[in-house]
Formats: sequence, C-alpha cells, structure tokens
Amino acid sequence: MYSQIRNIQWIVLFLVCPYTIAWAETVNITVSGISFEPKVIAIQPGDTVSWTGMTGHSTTLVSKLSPNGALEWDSRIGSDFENTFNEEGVYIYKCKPHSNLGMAGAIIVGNPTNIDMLREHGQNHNFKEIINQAIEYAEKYQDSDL
Ligand SMILES: [Cu+2]
Repeated sequence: MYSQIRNIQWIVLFLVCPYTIAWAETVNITVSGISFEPKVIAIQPGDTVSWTGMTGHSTTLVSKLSPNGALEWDSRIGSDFENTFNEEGVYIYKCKPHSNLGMAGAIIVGNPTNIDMLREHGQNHNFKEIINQAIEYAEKYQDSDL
C-alpha cells in the first residue's frame, strides 16, 4: 500500500513537473577552422548551449532569421559563451568576424515554429547554406519524432 502511494506521488510529480526542468541538458558547440561544430543541433526548451574554443570568434543571434521576439545574444569576440533556450523555433546565429564567409549555425529548439519563414526568406541571404541545412534537419527530426 505504501509503495502504491509512492508510485502515485512519482506519477503526480512527472505530470506536474515540466520535463524541460527535469531533463534540461547542456549541449556543446565548438569551432573548427571557420565552422561551428556541429553546425546544426536540435535541443529541447530549457536546454543550454555552450560555445567553446571561441578564440577569434563570436556567437551572435541573427534576429531576422529567428523566432519573433527571440531574446538576442551577442558574445564578446574570443570568449566562450552560454545561452539557455526557452522558446521553441529555429535560431540562426553567426560569427561576427566571419559572417561574410558564411560562419553561422542553427539551433532547433523543440518544434521548428518559424520554418516557413526560413523557407521564404532564407534563400537570398548570406546564410543560405546553414538555413538549408537547418530546414533539412528540422524536417528529418520532425518525421522521426512522429
Ligand atoms: Cu568566426
């Protein structure tokens, strides 16, 4: 009887407690040459991304290619950086010193809510390559999730 009560308590805890808090993770992105590695990642709301090996580089949100109202970030060039993502969507970020060379990355948080915007506006831009990789990744990820 006591163990049944305990089991119910666990079930209630799991229902009440958002999974994002219970299983929040930190995912690392590093730099290889003038590329972020990996270039595209998928995480869940509440997860944190940590950029390391950032000598000579920055991580900077490209807000017009990210969810509406996304909190901006702009790391100091050369400094490692961390950001926690709570809102769903695809975030495109760049390295300021190398954005003209296409140094950029994509973070898919939960559902890619702004993927249609990326499909429409992503083609004639500096970040075409990373946008297309993100769209491809998001489509695969969605399929495997269903
Ligand atoms: Cu760079």
